[in-house]
Amino acid sequence: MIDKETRIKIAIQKSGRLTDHSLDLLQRCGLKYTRARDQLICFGENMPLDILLVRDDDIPALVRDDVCDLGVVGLNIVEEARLGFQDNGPGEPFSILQRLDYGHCRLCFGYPEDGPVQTVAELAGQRVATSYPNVVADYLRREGIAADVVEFSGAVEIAPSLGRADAICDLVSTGTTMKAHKLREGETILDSEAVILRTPVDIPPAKQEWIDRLLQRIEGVMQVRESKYIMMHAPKSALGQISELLPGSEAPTVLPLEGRDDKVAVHVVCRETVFWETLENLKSIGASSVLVVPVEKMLA
Ligand code: PRT
Ligand code: ZN
Repeated sequence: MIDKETRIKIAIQKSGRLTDHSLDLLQRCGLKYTRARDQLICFGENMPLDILLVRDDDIPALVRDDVCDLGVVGLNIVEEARLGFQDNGPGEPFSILQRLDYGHCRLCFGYPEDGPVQTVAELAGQRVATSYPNVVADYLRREGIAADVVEFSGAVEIAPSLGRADAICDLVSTGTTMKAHKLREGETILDSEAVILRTPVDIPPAKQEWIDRLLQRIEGVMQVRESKYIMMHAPKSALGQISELLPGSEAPTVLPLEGRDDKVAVHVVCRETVFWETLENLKSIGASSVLVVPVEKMLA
């Protein structure tokens, strides 16, 4: 039995594109867990947090119904569910606490390369196949276009060649699938990534405190993903140029160098990717002994 008053229950995808990222994120937040023998629950050992492993499509309802306090799922699934739940009455079924910056993809129209339909406007009176009927119907309604939305639960990209649709609307990440099926990528209607959902129900204070802590840790994990700690020796006169060259850096720490009046040691946390070009540019303005090291944890 899981203690519902004090232990947080978080639903994540059991097996799919978001699984490894989601487990990795929780581990980076310090969670150690053991997996139950049925493989459906992971029990947190050092935090009052248990993970439920489920199909991603089930996560919005589990959070809405307060079976789970939190859920990690793609915005595409969230929006489809939210529009579907609207028929059950007013009030938000869940809230989005944070975007997680993984699982990026876009929900796009795809038009048969040689077909007559090449834009949303030309979809009027035509059929569009999708696994996201609520999101697509909502978009078409707002655009004032009357088209038939045909629901497909998988393999949406073959609908036009089967003669079942004149266009599709599906998730794209690299664009390879659409191209392979001779579809031209059209308008994007949703930019998606993994997000954390929270139940609409009040959460007991002790539990809420741990949720706040988890969110702060997640923010820290996301911040350090690209962050680097950079150390170098540089001419005092180049300090202004160094700040300009390092994207996302805060005020540098400047330290004296023994026996040198013209040069200082500069330490900077840089929150964006540091490219070789940046290091070469630093060298060209007189920096030397440049060291770039990864940042493991950061608490802002
Ligand atoms: O079993 P379960 O229901 O849990 O998993 P699932 O099969 O429904 O989902 P899964 O694991 O495929 O995807 C989980 C989530 O990953 C999705 O809900 C999205 O939020 C996100 N995601 C990111 C993607 C993609 N990228 C993606 N490319 N989901 C699906 N695709 C598919 C897309 O449907 C199309 O078939 O990949 C194909 C297109 O990819 P490209 O690279 O060829 O453009
Ligand atoms: Zn799914």
